[in-house]
Amino acid sequence: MKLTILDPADAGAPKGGCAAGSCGSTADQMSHLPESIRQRVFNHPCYSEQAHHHFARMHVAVAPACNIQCHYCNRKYDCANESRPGVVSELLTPEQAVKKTMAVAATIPQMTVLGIAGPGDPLANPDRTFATFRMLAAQAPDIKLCVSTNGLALPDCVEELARANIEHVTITINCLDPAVGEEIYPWVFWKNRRIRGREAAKILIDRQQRGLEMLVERDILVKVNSVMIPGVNDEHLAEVSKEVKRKGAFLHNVMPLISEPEHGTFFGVMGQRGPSPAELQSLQDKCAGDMNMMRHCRQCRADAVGLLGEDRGAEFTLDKIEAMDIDYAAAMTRRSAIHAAIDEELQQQAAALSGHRPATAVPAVPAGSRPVLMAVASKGGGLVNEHFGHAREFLVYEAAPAGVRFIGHRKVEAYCSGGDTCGEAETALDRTIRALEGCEAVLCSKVGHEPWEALEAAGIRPNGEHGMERIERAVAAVYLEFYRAGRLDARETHHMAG
Ligand code: CLF
Ligand code: SF4
Repeated sequence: MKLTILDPADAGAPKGGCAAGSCGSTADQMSHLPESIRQRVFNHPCYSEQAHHHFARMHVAVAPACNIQCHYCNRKYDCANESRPGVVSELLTPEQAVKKTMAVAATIPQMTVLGIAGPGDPLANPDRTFATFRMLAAQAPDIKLCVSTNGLALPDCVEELARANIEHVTITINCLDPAVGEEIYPWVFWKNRRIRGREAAKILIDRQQRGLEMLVERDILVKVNSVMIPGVNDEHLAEVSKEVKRKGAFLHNVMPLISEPEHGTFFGVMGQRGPSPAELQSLQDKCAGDMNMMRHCRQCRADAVGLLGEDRGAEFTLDKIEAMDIDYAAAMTRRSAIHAAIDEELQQQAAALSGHRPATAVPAVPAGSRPVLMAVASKGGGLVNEHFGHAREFLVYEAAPAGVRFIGHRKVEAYCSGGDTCGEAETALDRTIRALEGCEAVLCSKVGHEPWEALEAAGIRPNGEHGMERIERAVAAVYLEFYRAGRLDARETHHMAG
């Protein structure tokens, strides 16, 4: 079965109104999915943008070894396929991983997906990975199982993945051309020998493509991750997107290369830069013509716990889990009730939007008016509900006359610790403002006097008037205010603070 249905044009989303085919609310996109598919993605925070506001995922770090080398990875760190650099706190045995999953499931009922994403490659550690999946399927059948792989061992594992009832597989595919691949992968370890250069890249690419086809044949949903490496594969990724869509991948996630020199990766040490937010957005938009794009990825750790963008892993260390009294049967009842309530809310949103103009269209603003990027501070739930100074990341939306669409997120350090860190505060505030480059407004539940002035000086309009409102509606309202104030006539000049 080929799954290409998330393209809004195919899905019958309102036409002629939505900027780039997206009205900013994925609830209506979800409503066009066949029920069988909707049930498989509605509570998966990575496969559904809407779900990521409400549902959480967790990773268990049971897979230490890897069978390839990527130039963006340093083995002492998490797998860069699915995680930002940072050591895994604890490597777990399958038994420990199951215990931890049950503890998280009981404590965070919104946790619906268990993923194995490193710190090496899960399928290069098949015994540990599948032992974990088998035990979890038996003990907590309501948790979706998810795996992320570089694809080298994938064709050998597809049968086992299907038997283990794995519904979601991510393959990191950075290229189709071995000449590009040899710039990214110095070697692969295959059939008991280390193979280098273009031959290595060719083997990996062939295995990835074969694995993708085999998964689609078995009706397993496939997401493709690609790392955007400027000057190496950036020009090539649109072709990758087209091909994986043709083969039936469900979703494409183009992630920026992380290459800070201090991480010690080959690319980092060699000075290979990552893309700017504007370059990433431009490529994602280019690929979106062919395929449904994921834009809310947080490049999470291989032991991440919580909503995307939050990390509650420290609450679930092995010693803390030992001390917990977990009644999973009781937790299951609570989990079901909470999941049903969230699903009902999402379905109501979808029904309210179905067949109507996108809820976030701003018809009072003339068509052709320039779009505006706005940053939003949110704790989740799809609401403007975070204090500016407490935000560790901002969601970025683009407002245009036809609608509001989600663009991505920007990570920042929270500058307000609530304590006596005034000496450092200004530097951190400047860093936050730099992270918001290109945004002309920031929406939050509250913002203090000092950041207000600094934001204004940087050409970013702070706005605390839409606290607890739905994000898309709040952004649309501020866009209308921009129009009425004559701010859409020309791009305002930014004066970066600091
Ligand atoms: Fe984990 Fe990956 Fe499954 Fe999600 S993460 S294995 S698909 S449950 Fe999600 Fe994290 Fe991005 Fe991965 S935000 S890095 S895409
Ligand atoms: Fe590192 Fe993952 Fe690449 Fe293996 S597949 S080298 S763990 S980034």
